[in-house]
Order: sequence, then C-alpha cells, then structure tokens
Amino acid sequence: MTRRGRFITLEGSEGAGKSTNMDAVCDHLAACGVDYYPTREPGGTPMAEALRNLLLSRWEESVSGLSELLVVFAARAQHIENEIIPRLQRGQWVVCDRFTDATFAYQGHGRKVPLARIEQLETWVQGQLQPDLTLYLDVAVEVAQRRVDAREAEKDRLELEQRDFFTRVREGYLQRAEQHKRIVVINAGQELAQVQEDVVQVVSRFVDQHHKGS
Ligand code: T5A
Repeated sequence: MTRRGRFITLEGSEGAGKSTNMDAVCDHLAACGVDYYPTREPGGTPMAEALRNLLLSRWEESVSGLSELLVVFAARAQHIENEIIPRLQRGQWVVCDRFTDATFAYQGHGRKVPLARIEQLETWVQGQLQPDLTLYLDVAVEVAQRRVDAREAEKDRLELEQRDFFTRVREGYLQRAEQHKRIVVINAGQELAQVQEDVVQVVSRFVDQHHKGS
C-alpha cells in the first residue's frame, strides 16, 4: 500500500481525556494547514458503529473476551477498508480515537485473551498498517474513575467493569508504550490545560517532521 497521509491515534482508559484532547490535536492540525479526518474505534463507518453498539451494550448473558475481540476486529476491518486506507492513500491524515493498542489493553490484558491471538488478527486485518504516532493519555485508575462517575451519562458495559480490570488495562498500555517507539506517554492526571499543552507539543514536533514532505 502506498500511502502519503499520516495516521495518528489517541489511547487511554475511560476518563483519560481522549475526546477532549482529540479536539486539541485536530485544532492544531487545522492551524498547521494539515488536511485531516477525525474518526474513532470501534466505529467510523455505519456498520462499524452498529458493531460498536453491540460491543458496548449490556446483555443478559456473559460476553467472552473472544467475542469482544472478533467484534472489534470486524468493525476495524470495515473502517480500515472503507475509510482509513483510502484517505491515507489520498494524502489525508487520519486522527483516530483508539485503535489496536486498545484491543491489546482491553481484550488482551483486561480480558486475558492471549496476545498471540490478537497479533494474528492484527496481521490479518491490518497487514502493514500501523499508526505513525500514538498519544497514550496515562492517568491513575482512581482519577479516571472519578471523572467517569462525575458524568451524567449511563455507564456502558465496559465502564461497569471493576477497578482490577482497569488496572490491567493501564498496565497493558504501559507495556505497549515500552515496546513501541511510536507511543508517547502523556501524563493525563495533570490540569487539562497542561495536558493539552503537552499533547500539542508532541503533535507539533510530528507535524514539523512530516508535513512538508507529505
Ligand atoms: N474498546 C475499544 C475495546 O474494548 N477494544 C478496542 O479495541 C477498542 C477500540 C470505547 C470502548 O470500547 C472499548 C474501550 C472503551 O470501553 P470510547 O468512547 O472510545 O469507548 O472510550 P471512553 O474511554 O468510554 O471515552 P470517554 O469519553 O469515557 O473517555 P475519554 O474520551 O478518555 O474522556 P473525556 O475526554 O470524555 O473526558 C472525561 C471527563 O473528564 C474530564 C472531561 O472534561 C470529561 O468530563 N477531563 C478532565 N478533568 C480534569 N483534568 C483533566 N486533565 C481532564 N481531562 C478530561
């Protein structure tokens, strides 16, 4: 696949501030004159959004980690083929709220699905596609949970998980960050203004390196 655009992802647990900081990333790209497309996972196409609803709905039966894994990758296959790759090939940048690092963190570490299975699906569904830059918003589990609890919206199925699940998710993300240079860890426990400043600094450096030649 020849692609000219860049692929940026945001990651973090519930309440880490991905949605809030996604806006800061997009505003900065716009100010730099980068043609970008904001999207999210699971989701990003009509069918993938329907799969997202399936994943996050509460069910009267238990949902296995393997079922979650397959739903997430079904949605991802749709998103990659119909949106991400065509846009990158046209030279557009894609900014995605969560991608496969979330699968390793939630289904791998959270649900304890063997990481080798996730790697197999990753290769099958994504081929060579990987983010060029990932901002991982890291925050203590208790802080993130306080933020989620303060919202009025009803909790989805995953937000109802217990603290040890989110502790494993965070450990999974931190392990990924140690293994992959593209992942930059941002301290998301700071004041929002400082988090946004840190985020913009990283994105700004990346734009300087990649925009002129893209
Ligand atoms: N999932 C996803 C999987 O299990 N496997 C996968 O492969 C993928 C891709 C998706 C769910 O799907 C799961 C993970 C998730 O459970 P989602 O909507 O992407 O759901 O993720 P959520 O984490 O649920 O999104 P949230 O909206 O809950 O969290 P955000 O976006 O991280 O947080 P945000 O920006 O909405 O902020 C939360 C609150 O905190 C405040 C904000 O104002 C807001 O009120 N806040 C701060 N307050 C103080 N200081 C700061 N620094 C703050 N930053 C934000």
